[in-house]
Order: sequence, then C-alpha cells, then structure tokens
Amino acid sequence: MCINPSARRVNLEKTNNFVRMLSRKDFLKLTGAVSLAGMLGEARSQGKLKTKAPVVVSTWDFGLEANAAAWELLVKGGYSLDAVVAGVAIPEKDPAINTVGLGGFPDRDGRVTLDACVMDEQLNCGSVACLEHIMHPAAVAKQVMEKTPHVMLTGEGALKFALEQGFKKENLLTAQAEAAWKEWLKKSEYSPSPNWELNHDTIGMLALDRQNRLSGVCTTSGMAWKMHGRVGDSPIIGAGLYVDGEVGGATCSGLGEEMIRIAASHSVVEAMRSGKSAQSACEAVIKRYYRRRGEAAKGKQVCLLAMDKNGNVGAYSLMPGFVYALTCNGVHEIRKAAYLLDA
Ligand code: SD4
Repeated sequence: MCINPSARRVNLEKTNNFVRMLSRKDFLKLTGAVSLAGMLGEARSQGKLKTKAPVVVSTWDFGLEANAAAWELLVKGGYSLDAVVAGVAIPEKDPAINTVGLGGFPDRDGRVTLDACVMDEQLNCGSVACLEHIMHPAAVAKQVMEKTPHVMLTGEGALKFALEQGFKKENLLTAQAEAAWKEWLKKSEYSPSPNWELNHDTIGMLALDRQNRLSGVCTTSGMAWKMHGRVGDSPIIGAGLYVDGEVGGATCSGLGEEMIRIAASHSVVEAMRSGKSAQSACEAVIKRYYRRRGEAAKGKQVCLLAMDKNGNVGAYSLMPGFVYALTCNGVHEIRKAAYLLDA
C-alpha cells in the first residue's frame, strides 16, 4: 500500500536541489577535501591516524541536508550531541516531510505524535514518546537527558516538561497531512506493506566529533495512521538508537515493532564490541533477525546504520531501498545499503 507516493518524490527533489546548490567554491572545497581524503586514507593505512573524525551519517536521502547542518558544528569543533540535534532539526521543521516533526502524518485519530531519543558516548540518554504539539522532539529528549533524573517522558508529561523548558506549543498537522489522513479514513485500513519506504522514514543520525566523542539521535512521527498511543522503536534506547563511546553506535529505521523485538541498535553495538566491523555487525543482526522470524519477517523492512568509535560506517537492510547520507572529509554523499532479500 502506497500511502503517499509524493512524499518520497519531494525528498528526492530536495536532495537533488541541495546537491545542485553546491557552488563552484563548495565544489573546489570538496575537490580539495577529496585529495585531503586521499592523504588521510594513506596516513590511516600507515597506522598514523586512528579515527575519521569528524564524520556524520544519517538515514535516508533527507539526511543529506541534516548532515550539512550537523557538519557546520562539527567542523567548528562542536560537540557531536549538539551537532546531531541541530542536524535532525532540519527535517523536523520541514512541513513537506511526512515522517518527522512538523507535517508528520497523524495517528488514526488525526493526532501527530512524535517519538525521539538521544544518547552520548558516556551512556547518557534521554527520550520522549508520544509527544504532541512540539516541533523538535529530539531537542526535548536532550533536555530530558540533561535536566531530569529520568531517561524517558511520555505523552502529557513530556509535553508539560517541554513547555516548562520553553518549547513552543504548535499545530503540527499540516493541511496536506490532514488531507492524506481524511483520504485514509475513507477505508481506514492499516497494513504496513513492502512499500514501506513511503510510510516509514525516521531520521537516525550518528556523529563523531573532533574530540572523538560519539553521539546519536533518532526522531520520527512513527507509522502513519497508528493507534493513538502507539510507540515505535525510535525513542527506545537500545532499539531505535544505542551509543557506547567505547565501541560505537547504531540507529535504525523501518517497522518499529520488529526493531524492538531484537533490541536492534543495542544488538549491533554488542556485535561490534565482540569484534565485528560496523558493516558486518549490521549484517549479522539482520541475518539473525530473519533466521529467527522467518515467515513473520516477510514483507517487513528493517534498516540498520552503524558507526564504530573510529568513524567507520556500516549499513544493511532486510529489503532493498535503504539509503543513507554520509559526510566525511567535507564530502556529502548518498549511499545505498546492501540488503538480504529481494523485494
Ligand atoms: C517506527 N521506526 O515508528 C519508526 C518508523 C521508521 O523510517 O523508521 N520510519 O516504527
């Protein structure tokens, strides 16, 4: 079931425009960065350099603009946690993106409810779930982490806290999202299908800063037309996001219920801890998921993105279609993830 084919097109057009917008000066900077990248690669292979910092990676094509915002802070020596929250604020405030923040598709009752979490290299973490009326749930999650003794606030409590922190109460249901919801109401069928990527586009982002501090964020409006109160994987520490500065971090996108079952992000980090690369850790977790779930996994999508503590990145999904945005050495690029099953 294709919930809103135009949503994806909007994202791709925006990505292309963003790449086109790079000026000649930017291009020269990028070209310079490429030769610098070559030198860095050589130094690394000679064992002189350990990390690729700064580096930032995020899910999906809209991650390109989000990475650019995070990158601005990272190159100035900013903290990775600030960078990831600033990065995802871009899609969160974009009304044309129907899967994150403002403009997110509502639940079956017409309410836009948002899930988000953050985590840093020291295992500090914060989360909000089923938060209404606040455009930047990731920033609220960071406040939960920094200003409360708790990890997670939900619903009314999360909203009350956000307002106390000075966040503005807003209507997040755009006219376009409301029209799509009213169209859906005519049949009121909810059945996640293999065309999942038109329905599920969470942004998860991981960044390593110049001081080799690794942080992550995950933010989403969750599944369109979900039951009111449904919480996905995205605000669950260990499912939608996990970071351990000793090892690396992971985040995910796709059908949240499946990610929660396998504590997906935590599983990837633990696989890296046991010696796997970021790439083979993602592959091992998806393969184990499929082996354990078999028929029940058919038609579902699970997408994993990881970065180890040195900035090496891995990505893998169950089904085709998962892309991610990588920014390293000042070069912004979209990469296709490898996958296990054909559609
Ligand atoms: C959820 N995992 O709420 C989220 C949706 C998603 O890409 O990932 N979209 O289930």
